[in-house]
Amino acid sequence: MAEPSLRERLNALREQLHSYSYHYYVLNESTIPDAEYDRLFRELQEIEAAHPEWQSADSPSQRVGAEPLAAFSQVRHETPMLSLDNVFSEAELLDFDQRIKTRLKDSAELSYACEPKLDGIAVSLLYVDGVLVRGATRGDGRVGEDITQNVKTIASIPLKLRGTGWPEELEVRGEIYMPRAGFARINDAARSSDGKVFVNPRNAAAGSLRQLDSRITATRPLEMSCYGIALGDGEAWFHSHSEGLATLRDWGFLVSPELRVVDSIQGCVAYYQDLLARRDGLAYDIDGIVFKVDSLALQEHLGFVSRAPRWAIAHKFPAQEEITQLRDVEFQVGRTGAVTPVAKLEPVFVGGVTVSNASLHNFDEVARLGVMIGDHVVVRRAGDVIPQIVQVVVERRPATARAIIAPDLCPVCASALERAPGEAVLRCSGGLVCGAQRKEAIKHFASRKAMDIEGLGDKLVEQLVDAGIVETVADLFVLTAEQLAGLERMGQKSAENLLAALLKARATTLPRFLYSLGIREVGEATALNLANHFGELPALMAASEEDLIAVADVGPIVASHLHAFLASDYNREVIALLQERGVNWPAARREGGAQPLAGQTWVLTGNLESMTRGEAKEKLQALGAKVAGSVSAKTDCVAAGTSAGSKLAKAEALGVKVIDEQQLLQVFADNGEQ
Ligand code: JCF
Repeated sequence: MAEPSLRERLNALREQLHSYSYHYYVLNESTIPDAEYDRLFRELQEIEAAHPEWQSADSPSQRVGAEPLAAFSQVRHETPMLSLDNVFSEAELLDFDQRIKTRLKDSAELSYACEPKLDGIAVSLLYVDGVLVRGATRGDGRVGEDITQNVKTIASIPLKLRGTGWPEELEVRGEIYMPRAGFARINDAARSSDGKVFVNPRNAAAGSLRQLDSRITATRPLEMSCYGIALGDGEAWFHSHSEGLATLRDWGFLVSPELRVVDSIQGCVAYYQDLLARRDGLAYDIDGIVFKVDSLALQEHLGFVSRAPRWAIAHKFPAQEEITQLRDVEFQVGRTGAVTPVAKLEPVFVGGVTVSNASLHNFDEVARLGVMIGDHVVVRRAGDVIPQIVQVVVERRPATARAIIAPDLCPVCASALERAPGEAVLRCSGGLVCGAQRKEAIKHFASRKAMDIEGLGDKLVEQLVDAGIVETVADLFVLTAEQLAGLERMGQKSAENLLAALLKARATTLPRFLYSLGIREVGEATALNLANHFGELPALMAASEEDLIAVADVGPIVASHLHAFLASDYNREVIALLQERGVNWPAARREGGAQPLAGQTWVLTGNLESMTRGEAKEKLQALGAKVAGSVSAKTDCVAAGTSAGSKLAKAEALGVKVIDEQQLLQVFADNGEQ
């Protein structure tokens, strides 16, 4: 066969890259490793650079953005972009259904298409002969802005249509939005580089689309979910809204995976309840549900009132942002002494709960927000993240507003506060002298991934410390039934259970023990590396800073925290007491820390029968493996229990080795990890 010509190679690359990004961004399946994609993409760019005459408006290379525009031009929408009427209660939703039935003079139940109402920016896409030629904002519904260059950078928007049967001219409408994870990522980056911090994902999406330089848009994690087709005067190719959306899916568009058709308004009510309950777990913000009469014939019959269709309604959720007043700021001291300003708010119902506290993170954040006590502030609670103050309503600042002043002394123990150069965090220098740090240290010690002392919750720790019964973690192991009996809400049974749990918790492992000490910067992974490296506690206690730096993932900062912790007489005494009072762990079995799985990355998925995933993870790590949460081309092996889902599928798609539980147990047995 003849060598394919460069032109043929170019076409093949474009097809391949279109297909990969469709699978990845629209279907959410990974078909090739990122590195392979990047390689093909570079090859495409090189060919196009050498042959500018072959450039094409629908080439995947268009995704990187283009030269900045001087201004956006205006676009007239042939079919106006509509808005939606809202309802805020079930009763109003039932009224909507009733109005339609009355207008149709038919009391038969109606089928509705249901989908989440994304909180983003409405956009229209125009395709001519299957190629994306224009993207436009809604604007006032009749005239919007031409943002073609910007929409082309969004990977879930097809640059050319897939499949067959599309009309010569096709206009698709949908919502461009930024998923929560991407929003958190760009805001974190902006905070650490003094860049622009966005108030919420919607503003971030709007700001990203408003860029005259589409190369900036290309760096923003945007997606588009499509919800409609502007039919114009053309023929309809289908009979229902849901059929139209299914067709859009075939042509390569992302349509909400939550789309459902229900056969009555009662189905809408159930759909609303289901999604409201799942709202916090979604990957993006939604502000309600959109219900549409599914039959296009009925839609046409019903028509429009002013700017909104009679056949559709948005049932709004409780707001995720509200305005309230900042009454005061308190300073909380954490386990490592970090002093966090906490906003005390006039209680406000937001995101489905009543919020009266919000974290202000640190004093840089207070300065960035420019917030004062007495201010009206916008509080946002979305997803399962803690409530945040995202904005000050400066126009409503009262004359009595006062500045938030960082304390000089620890509000709990009155030790000096220190701010390390270059750090945003103010820290109490009191160490375990500080009651707050002591409480937090004990809570951490008792927590599930540390010593796992069942029944020793936060409230109980606070009582024990406040009553002067427990000063250090070592005191926990000499607690008596009499001491516990005097505490609030502590019955005889719970006291017995707690003492039994303490007895049981004494048998632990060295990595858990090290983690439970709560040394700054020593998380689970570092504790494990330390245990594997030194094998025994005395060797670790005797290590110099240089010795510590030799441990995997331990840099000079971690080494200095560790060394200081282990050098302290106070800490040494507590560690000795813990061992005296029965805390123990199996001696190192691994001579010289032999690690047969060193350098390998493993992933655990599905349900294991003989152990928990956490236990399997510890064993794999003890053998030197890194245990990752998601499968990629770099994964060496996936151990899959029963009911394994997408990770298993991904491993199979990528050709990653997969073993079952029996084989995993064999790996442990072969390497002396029982
Ligand atoms: O997700 C949305 N924000 C959304 C907006 C969904 C829809 O189905 C819409 C819309 C605006 C207008 N449908 C129309 C007709």
